[in-house]
Amino acid sequence: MDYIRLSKEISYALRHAPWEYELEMDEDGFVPISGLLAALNESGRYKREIVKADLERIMEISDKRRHEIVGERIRALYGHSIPIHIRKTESVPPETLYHGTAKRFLPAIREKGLLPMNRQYVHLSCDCETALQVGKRRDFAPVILTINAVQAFENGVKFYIGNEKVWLCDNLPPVFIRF
Ligand code: HQG
Repeated sequence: MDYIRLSKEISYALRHAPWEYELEMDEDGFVPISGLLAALNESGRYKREIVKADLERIMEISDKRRHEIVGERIRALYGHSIPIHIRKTESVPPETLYHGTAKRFLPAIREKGLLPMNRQYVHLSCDCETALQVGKRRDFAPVILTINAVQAFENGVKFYIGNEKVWLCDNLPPVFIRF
């Protein structure tokens, strides 16, 4: 079983296109596992039947905690772009967070701050190493921005928990970013 391919398809379904899989998503982003499995299996894209244990295996071997299973439901923990807003748990962030990005985006970020762009939230990393990996998706030598997260929080920017390493927030004005 190609678990990377399966994980990518699940992220696509749960972050960007639940309707393509006939999935009804609740406001926390959960869908029934049975529905997801039915759609994946009906697609004929996989050589054998996908079962719940395969989803659990993906989470076990994944480099990042992208998905969460609770009982008979599954959700993506971050990354959503669907028009229906996914509710996340608001929380007080750590003093400092990081954001890895491409050099070419810096002029716009300096001017407008960090924006969610195509997603529902801005994504921030707990440590520089994670931010570097995120940035490398877009630039071979990315820049790591340091975010004064508590200061932003105290000035009204809302922060939410993604997973242990990923924090989410709403628009982050440039005044809270160290370039
Ligand atoms: C940039 C992956 C211009 C921003 C990752 C980023 C992450 C601006 C890009 C998660 C801007 C959006 C999310 C502005 C922000 N002007 N560009 N004002 N504000 N940007 O993919 O944070 O592996 O939506 O810097 O690891 O790169 O898929 O966000 O470069 O955790 O699980 O616009 O997705 O996780 O790109 O990545 P993205 P991201 P997975």
